[in-house]
Amino acid sequence: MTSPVALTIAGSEATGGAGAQADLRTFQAHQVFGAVALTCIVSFDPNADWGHRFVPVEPQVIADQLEAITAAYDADQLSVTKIGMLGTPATIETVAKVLQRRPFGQVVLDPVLICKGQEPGAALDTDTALKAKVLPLATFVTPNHFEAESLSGLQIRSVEDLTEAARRIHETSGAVVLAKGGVNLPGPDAVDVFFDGTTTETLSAPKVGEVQVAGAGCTLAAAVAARLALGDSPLEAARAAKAFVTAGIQERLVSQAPFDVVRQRAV
Ligand code: PXL
Repeated sequence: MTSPVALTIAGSEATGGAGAQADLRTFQAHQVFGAVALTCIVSFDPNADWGHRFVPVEPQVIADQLEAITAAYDADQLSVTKIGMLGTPATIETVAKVLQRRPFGQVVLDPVLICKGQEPGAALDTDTALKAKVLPLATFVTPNHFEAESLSGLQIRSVEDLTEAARRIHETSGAVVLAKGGVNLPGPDAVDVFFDGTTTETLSAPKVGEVQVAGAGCTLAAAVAARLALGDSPLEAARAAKAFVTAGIQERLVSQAPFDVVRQRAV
């Protein structure tokens, strides 16, 4: 029996809040079978303000994982790939090369530039490589407020700004854009803007508090990927993913780390 397989190319975040762990739980919640190519291992350091200890996976080992996955599932069965944290220019190079080698169908890119709590600009060479090499291969991109500013070059202070940023990112990448305002825009609602080149849709849900939760971005992009794998259109997938992540934030898991964690429940 064949069923859709979704692939995530992402990092491990040991506590399970973000990264590949959140992606796999999200795929499973949608009854979509998940495969993982692990790019890096992040272990927060509880003795150093929960800073990120980051270990990249060897490029050859990333290529090996992708070789195994693409040999096991053909492009019809594995038609949706989600990309999360890549972490280094060498990883970006490796992943971009593999993506160019065969049809990968729909590629949902969560353009993780920095993680919550990290300093902006910590890894400029990585950000530059991501924009140059992976963004052009994406068919759907889910930037958060910070990433949307970086990718569009705009300052984003309102939903109108976010909409303009989504349009610019679409123009430069050709991808469907779901730009996320989250708690970074003022007002009672968490607003995201969908733009696919013709349709602009504002997706809105009441904010659940004013503090970010871990794993929301990973979960949203993974839910988009799962819905696409099940046959949704990009707009249907965006709407369903927004509802999924909003429910997950409402049911958050309490953590001793600085951020509570999105929970993924079966849909
Ligand atoms: O939330 C972004 C993110 C993605 N992937 C991994 C992470 C983080 C943030 O900590 O560790 C592996």
